[in-house]
Amino acid sequence: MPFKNLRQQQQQQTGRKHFAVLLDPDNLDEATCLQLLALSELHPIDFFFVGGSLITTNNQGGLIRLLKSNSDIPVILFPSNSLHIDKQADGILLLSLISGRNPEFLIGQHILSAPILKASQLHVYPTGYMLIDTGRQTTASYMSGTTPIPYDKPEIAACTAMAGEMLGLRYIYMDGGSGAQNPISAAMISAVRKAVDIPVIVGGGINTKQKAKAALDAGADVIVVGNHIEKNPGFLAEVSQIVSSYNVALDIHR
Ligand code: 1GP
Repeated sequence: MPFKNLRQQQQQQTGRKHFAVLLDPDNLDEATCLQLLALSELHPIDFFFVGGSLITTNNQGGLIRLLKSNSDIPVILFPSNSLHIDKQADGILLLSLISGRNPEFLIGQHILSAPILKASQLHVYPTGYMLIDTGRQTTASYMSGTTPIPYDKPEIAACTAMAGEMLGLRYIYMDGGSGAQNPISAAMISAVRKAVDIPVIVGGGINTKQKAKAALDAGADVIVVGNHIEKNPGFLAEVSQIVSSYNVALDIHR
């Protein structure tokens, strides 16, 4: 599975960039999903992330089934709690909310999930999840009862990521929240990138090509786009081209 190639040494050596499309089961109808699948045939993406901070419908299982029956792109769960585990997926971001101080999301839900995950075929990706304040309270910070890291404090983000890496987490996910007014600053992404050796995933509010490039230039190894692709599926193609352009340049210079 391509996501396994995100292991830190390979990532650090190659600098290869990745693109994840986040699908919120509450927001997607079947027609849009099929449109995105068709686009992803022409414009490569690396992963589908599936999940949301609050899922109010019963659509997640059907969405994953649709993705798995129409595509080989890995489907990775992006859960907000243990209720969102679905064995049809390929893997799961086991998120420890290290920006917060709520034990339920640092370890509590993980204990509930552990026996289910152990008995499943899901590949588990231990991920330090950091919510970043990007201008307004997000569903994720409200639902988790945690305070996000202040927007203009890259040093807090860097130290938090370092601690996560030292605790053995294998990925850092910096999230400004779905539909964030502003994306996470380049200064903060860059500070985290320099502070750790593990792959850095960045999402929240990436809704222009410039914002996608800014996150990649600052050091994001994976960028995640959800909201804007749900509204404008063609944005998938635009971001795919940008990410490919970074990787083509790498291949030429190899
Ligand atoms: C949110 O990082 C994701 O958890 C993606 O954010 O929906 O704003 O692209 P957007």
